[in-house]
Amino acid sequence: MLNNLKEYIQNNRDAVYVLVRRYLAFDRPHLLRSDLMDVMTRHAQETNNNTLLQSPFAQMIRTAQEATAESPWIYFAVRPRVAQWVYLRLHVELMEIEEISTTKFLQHKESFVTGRDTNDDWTLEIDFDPFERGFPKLREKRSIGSGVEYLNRHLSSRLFDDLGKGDKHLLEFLQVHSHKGMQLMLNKRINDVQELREALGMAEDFLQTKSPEATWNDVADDLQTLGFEPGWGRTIEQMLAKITLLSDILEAPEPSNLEKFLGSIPMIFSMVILSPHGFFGQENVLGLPDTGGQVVYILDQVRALEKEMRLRLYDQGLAIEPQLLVVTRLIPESNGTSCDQKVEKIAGTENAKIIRVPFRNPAGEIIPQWISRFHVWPYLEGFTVEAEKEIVAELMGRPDLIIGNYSDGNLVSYLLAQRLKVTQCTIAHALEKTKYLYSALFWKDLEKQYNFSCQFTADLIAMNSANFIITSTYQEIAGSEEVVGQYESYSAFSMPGLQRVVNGIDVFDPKFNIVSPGADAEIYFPYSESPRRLTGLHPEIQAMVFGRENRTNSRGILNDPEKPIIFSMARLDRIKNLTGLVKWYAENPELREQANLLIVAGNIDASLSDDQEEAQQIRSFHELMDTYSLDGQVRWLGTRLDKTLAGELYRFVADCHGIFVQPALFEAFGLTVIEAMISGLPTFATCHGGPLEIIEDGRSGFHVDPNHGGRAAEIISTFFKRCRSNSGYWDEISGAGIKRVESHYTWKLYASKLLTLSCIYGFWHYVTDLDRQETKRYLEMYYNLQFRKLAEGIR
Ligand code: UDP
Ligand code: LCN
Repeated sequence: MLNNLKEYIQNNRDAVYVLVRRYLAFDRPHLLRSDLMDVMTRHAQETNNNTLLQSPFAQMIRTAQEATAESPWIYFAVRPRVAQWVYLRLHVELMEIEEISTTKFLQHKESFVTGRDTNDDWTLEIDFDPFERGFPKLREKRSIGSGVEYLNRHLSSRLFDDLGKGDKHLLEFLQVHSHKGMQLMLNKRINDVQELREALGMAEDFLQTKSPEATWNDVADDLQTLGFEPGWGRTIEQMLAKITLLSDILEAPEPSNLEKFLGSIPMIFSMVILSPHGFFGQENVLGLPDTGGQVVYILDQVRALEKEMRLRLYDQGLAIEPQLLVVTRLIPESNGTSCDQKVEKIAGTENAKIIRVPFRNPAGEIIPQWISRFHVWPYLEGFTVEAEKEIVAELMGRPDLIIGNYSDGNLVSYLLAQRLKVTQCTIAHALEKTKYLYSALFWKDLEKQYNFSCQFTADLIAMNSANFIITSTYQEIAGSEEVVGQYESYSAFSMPGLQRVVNGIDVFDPKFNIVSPGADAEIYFPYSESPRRLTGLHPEIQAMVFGRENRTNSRGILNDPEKPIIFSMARLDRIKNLTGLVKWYAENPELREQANLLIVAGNIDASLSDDQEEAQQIRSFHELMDTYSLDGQVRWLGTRLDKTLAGELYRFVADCHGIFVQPALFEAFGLTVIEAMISGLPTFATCHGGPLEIIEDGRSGFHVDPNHGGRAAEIISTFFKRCRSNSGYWDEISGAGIKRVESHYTWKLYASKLLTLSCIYGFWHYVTDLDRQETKRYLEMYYNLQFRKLAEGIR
């Protein structure tokens, strides 16, 4: 690419010069992708120079994500392919372009903020790359997010070589399994792989003489003498299948067999799921600031995991009760929720519990009030130590897996996994870095409100320490051709004056796995499933939607109840952009004619909100209602709906051929999107984030761009128009949305995949150096010298 580019620039100096002058004349030195593109397109139009648009220079601009321009230099960060970066600089007078290092690019970018000479620079540089030498990495962008498959392929051939040399890792791995003193899988009668092969052969011959329905107790004495222990299966048929699988693996460890075998080993009996911030409860919490999809996700995840764990243990022939603990913060001033209770059983499970541990000040006193997720950092260490005691007491030992959620939970998962020596899995839900423009570069300006210095440092620590990372979509890891992935955005960035990250995370690392969540099938199901419908709730919903105004929790009434409803529901965060949706609607007369707008969000009294962003959004919402006289067409319900009611409301809106809109400026995944789709609502959702992948535009729903509200309103209006001229169109989109969710987003699929991953990463962790001692030591230093100091500064 560089040679072509050099040649083109040399041969077309004037044409390129005129264009780059425009970049230099831009009103700020930092140009985003959209700025670079807009200027180039305008320039080509004004100069009637279409050949420029076909040139290698234009190709470079198209793939540039950002640039900094100050005469005589322009620096470009170019992303020619997904997750691949090249940094270039162009000398505008000499018209010479050259490739530069990541450090040089970031240094230059920082110098605009610090005003410091780039040669006089002692900034802390964070670089995880040197630790990665020799470590297996994916090569193809299409493999990103399928880490476990790659790892299995790569490492099974290594296992083959090692077994050939008499390696005993696999044997020892099968011998270390026990549960509360009960030995599982193999005992010490088998001393090497040859003996294992022989024992498997004898066991196979012996089991073939038994009835396939007989169970472990019928054959225990004989199998134990041969070296076997419980865990092989409930019935002889299951035991035989697993024994044959292991014999095949010892013959030639084929990746799919290995995956199947490891996934069926009894390894995971207990799990701890960490989610410190927010109001974590089962009722009355959704929609409160910082309290949304993560809570729904975790509760559904726990229910699905417990079911799957129980099923697997049963099939393994073990009478062991799975134990799952969700560990969160105890909030004494709990706002009428259950967040002041130390222990709460999780509904829909046999055994799972929420355990709450308080945040304390340095004197050891409990902090009584809710604290925003941006300010929790100084409390997490104390929380970890107290949580550890509670967990070990509750489980009577350590868990088999620790799962962190969001930046704070992931940091605690790092600390706890180190202390307890347990496999660590992290789930980001939403990495804040990509949500706020220049959140790293101008971190100092945002620090008071957001403390991104702590958050991004915590993110890097957790990402690099995790044994495996679960994401909901591909785009969360590596974005798309046009858009940078959320994790990818941590590969290189600068926080001027604090740290420069030149290799923060590599998205080609096989630790990344896409495991998408689902929508609770008991609550969210298609509107057409009449017998399951909660018709008893309809009078309440009717009153909620079409009733009179009640200024304590609603504003606006729907004058014409015959019109279909445009529905949206979310926390009233700036990023959710509900006020944006109100504006799109308000400014499109045709849409106002076609449909009513119903919004469920936050509350309608700004003085009742503790959260700055929410209070601001409430005020903006009222202003829009006044400015555009929306009170007869927009209904704003400032209430939190419990899930059951929300589920029936989606279907109620579908009954009258309405739609759902998710207008967020950025949405990491978007549970409401799959809930609306499975209910049968044609769904229009943001093209920034997860919905881009969930919805196939024009087939199972529509993408809308929140930065082009006028266009988004037109897309919605065109849909209503088309529905009027084609009576089957609404059904077509509705049906395709339902199918899409049924085939891709279910908790059953999720639980099965997560458990298999846990076993496989646990195995590779045991038999190889996946643990990466060097990285571990580097992270300890980073945590101690950087994170702790930053967190202390918040108090
Ligand atoms: N939700 C709800 N009642 C409300 C507001 C929200 O049940 O009043 C639920 C919604 O159905 C969804 C979750 O809260 O399950 C929000 O998750 P999403 O992923 O859409 O957004 P987040 O809040 O996590 O950013
Ligand atoms: C957090 C978010 O912002 C949402 O986009 C996700 O759907 C939710 O968590 C669950 O992962």
